[in-house]
Amino acid sequence: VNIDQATVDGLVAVVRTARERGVVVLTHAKPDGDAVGSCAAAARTFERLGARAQVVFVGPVPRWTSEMMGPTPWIETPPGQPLAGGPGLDDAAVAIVDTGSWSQLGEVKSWLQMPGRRERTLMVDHHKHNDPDVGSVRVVDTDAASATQVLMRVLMLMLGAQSWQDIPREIAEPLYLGLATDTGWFRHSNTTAEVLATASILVQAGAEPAKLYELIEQREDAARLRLLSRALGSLRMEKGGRVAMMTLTKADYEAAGARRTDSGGFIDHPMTLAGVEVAALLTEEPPEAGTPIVKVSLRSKAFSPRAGFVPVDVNAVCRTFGGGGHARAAGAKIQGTVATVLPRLLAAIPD
Ligand SMILES: [Mn+2]
Repeated sequence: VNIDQATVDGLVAVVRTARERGVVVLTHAKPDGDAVGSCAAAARTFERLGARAQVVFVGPVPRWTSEMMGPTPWIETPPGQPLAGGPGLDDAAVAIVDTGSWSQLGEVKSWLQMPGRRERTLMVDHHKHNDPDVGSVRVVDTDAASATQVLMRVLMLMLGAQSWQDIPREIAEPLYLGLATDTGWFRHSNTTAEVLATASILVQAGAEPAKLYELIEQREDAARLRLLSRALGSLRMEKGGRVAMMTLTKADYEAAGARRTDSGGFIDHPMTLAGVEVAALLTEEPPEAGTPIVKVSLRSKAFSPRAGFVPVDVNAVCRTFGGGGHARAAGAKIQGTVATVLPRLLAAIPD
């Protein structure tokens, strides 16, 4: 990622404001490993530079959030409830990480759009869909595998770090977390040589891969597995076996005793099937203003032995429904029920 002089000047100004009045660190609602890791790394960097940092998550947050965040201050605001602000928040500088889209910042949008705030807002992201008026100091690299991959360069600049020896362990660890989780633990097609080189730097700086894997991936409870069994039970193969679809309704969550965040990663299971090129998970969300909502997660493979294979750009598919993400992983929230959304989604996936 290229960081030009104007951006460097903007960074310096944001850090100055943060030192004087603190910094609020924000990310997308329902934060994942990259979002939580980006927030922790950014907050800890600002703290090292003498600023008071406050992370504000729009929940629900993953179950491992407390352990990952440790002593770094964070609060969780309930989904659907606009951020009220208050003393210590309203004057502060702002850092937005792992998103640059108003649709993912719903609960904090009105707070962010208060006069004078945009000018002291830093935004670091790697998503294709990005609203140009989110933040004035912007570092976006849509080729990066994770927000933390972009953020590492920004934070090293802020810390004056030249090599891994200059990256503190408590910053390397959350940066590694974002890189590892957004690449599916270095299995997805975004796992490039640069990603592995970055991971190497972060491990040298003290990140512990096996410890982080255990924390994120091996602390489940039985309710999540019961929910997975219901998702797998809903599996249907479409378009001659190229597309695998799973659905989860509110009743499935209730029967399994599971939380809304418990379906994370389920989409990887249909991706294990030979012949499957696109996988979809449709989950019933709480209605918005009385309208039923279905959340769609899509994944696609970059490789297939099939003659004439063209990878499906699931970002483009989700964009037709007002969502987005990456070419191989994207999502959307669509008005309707699982029964009505499923055929529309299927029609939007190219033959
Ligand atoms: Mn990310």
